[in-house]
Amino acid sequence: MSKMKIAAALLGGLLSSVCGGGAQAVQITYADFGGGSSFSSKGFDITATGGDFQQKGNFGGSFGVGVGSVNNSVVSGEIDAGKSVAEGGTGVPESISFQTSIPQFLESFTVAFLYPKGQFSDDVNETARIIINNITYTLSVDDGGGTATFSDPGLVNVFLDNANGGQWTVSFLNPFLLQGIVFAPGNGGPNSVLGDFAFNQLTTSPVPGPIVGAGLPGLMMALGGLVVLARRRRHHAGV
Ligand SMILES: [Ca+2]
Ligand SMILES: [Ca+2]
Ligand SMILES: [Ca+2]
Repeated sequence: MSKMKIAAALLGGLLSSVCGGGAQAVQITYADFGGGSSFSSKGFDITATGGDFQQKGNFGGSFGVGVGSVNNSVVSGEIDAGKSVAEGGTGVPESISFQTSIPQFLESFTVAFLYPKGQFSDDVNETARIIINNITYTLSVDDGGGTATFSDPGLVNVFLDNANGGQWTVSFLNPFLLQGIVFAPGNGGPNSVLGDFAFNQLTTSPVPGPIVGAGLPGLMMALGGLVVLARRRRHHAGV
């Protein structure tokens, strides 16, 4: 009996170690970014459009990374709409893109410097466009800045981390399989400079995979052990 319990406990432990073991969240933060306009980290290919990565902070107690360039950027260290061609820019909005081919769930993301109307010369509530798996969502600061609204509110909770830093965390309520996420300026898209903000953090969790590799022989041994124990129990019971 006790052997069965031990074997079952071992099997349970082995299963959880195979299926859930090493299921550590992946976090990419602003601090992982250097210069340049692309790099790969933690299974993601990360690319800036419209300039190079540019850090911002400490600003109001928050940190982030945006996009900067000599000719196109309107706001240093934030992801902005860029200058129009008439203004000497490229006419292409800045963005930061994360793409992955590793199956994983989007847990949350955090942005900074997304402020309500009246702060830092913004005359609208700032809006971020968040393009997830090629579907565009928006995160819009509400009047007064105490709350923000995600365009599909049933998917997420939105938390105000730091009002002075315009820092918000959007946390997904259910497993959301992620292929790509792009942080782009909002407020109607490329024609406004008011939807500027910075990337702070992205958190994902691994998709539990099939039992593969080194785990399989161990699992078969554990299952075999259970069968042997069960046979022994029946044998003893018969005697
Ligand atoms: Ca910029
Ligand atoms: Ca702004
Ligand atoms: Ca801003």
